Amino acid sequence: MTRRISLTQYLVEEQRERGRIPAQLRLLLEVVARACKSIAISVNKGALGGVLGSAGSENVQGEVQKKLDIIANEVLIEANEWGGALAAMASEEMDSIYVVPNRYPQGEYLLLFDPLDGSSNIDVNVSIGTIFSVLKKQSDTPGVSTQDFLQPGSAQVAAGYCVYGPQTTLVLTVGDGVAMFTLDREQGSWVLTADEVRIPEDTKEFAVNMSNQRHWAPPMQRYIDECLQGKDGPRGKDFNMRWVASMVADVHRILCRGGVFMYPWDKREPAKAGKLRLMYEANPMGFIVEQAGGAATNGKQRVLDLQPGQLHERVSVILGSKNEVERASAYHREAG
Ligand code: P6P
Repeated sequence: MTRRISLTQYLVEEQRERGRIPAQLRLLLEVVARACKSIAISVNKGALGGVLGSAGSENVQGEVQKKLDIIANEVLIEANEWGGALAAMASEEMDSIYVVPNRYPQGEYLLLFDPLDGSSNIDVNVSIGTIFSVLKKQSDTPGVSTQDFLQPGSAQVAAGYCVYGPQTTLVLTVGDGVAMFTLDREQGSWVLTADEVRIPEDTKEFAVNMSNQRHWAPPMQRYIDECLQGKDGPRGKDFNMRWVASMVADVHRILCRGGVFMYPWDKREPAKAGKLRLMYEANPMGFIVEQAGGAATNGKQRVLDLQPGQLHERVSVILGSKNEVERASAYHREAG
């Protein structure tokens, strides 16, 4: 039975007893978690809060921004800019990095986030979430630039997400396994409800947008075709499929019961490596999944080993139950 301790106690223990994180990082994670509580309140208001629908603008990805995308982005910026832990922030919703204003002290950490992932689900009341990643500024030169953010996912010092679903759950890793905290709305506090989370190495459940099947590369076609052949096919077992179209919800299910999530390359836009973003979707989710005993690749390489060339670059993603990720990735490597 998991000890029902608060997020604060969990982080203090990670800092004081396990020496895993310094005070500045602990404080940063507390602030991010508090910001997620504020976002959860806005999300839960829905139509009553006038927060649904489009904001009438586009983000750097050329996607229509929902009102809640912008609200969530502003909540994270305002909550984190004054604390002194950060040098700068980067967001799916902002073209360039946000440098902490001179009126506040600058720290050594870099915070990246997708403030509200799965926006297409907002107006239809399906789970959405916030994804975040923490890096440390490596250069000693004063100031901060986009170049400081361009570090491989293996350099992350913390990562997490908050899923706004039937429960509001914060999932976090500081490199010492994965812990889950459920929001106690009566207390207004995050309570540890699972720690040492482990993803089963095998699964019978895959998550992919099947409507794109005809556009995938052959190794991806092969992997899914074998799953669909079921117990009479080469896999010798039947598979189930889930697709929420909200990465946070799909990844959370995989953390809870196993599975493999895929968003592969698509021949309709051959120059694009994939749909998902490396820095604030694939990297944080890859860190969390690996810390839970799973795996995350782009079909050929470990996601966390990829050297980013630009802040908003995209990547193909296969992540989840280790043996399935390995099988699908082996098919990609065999195909060259
Ligand atoms: P599709 C949400 O927009 C997102 O970035 C991920 O959260 C999700 O897994 C994917 O896109 C869904 O994409 O093409 O199925 O709508």
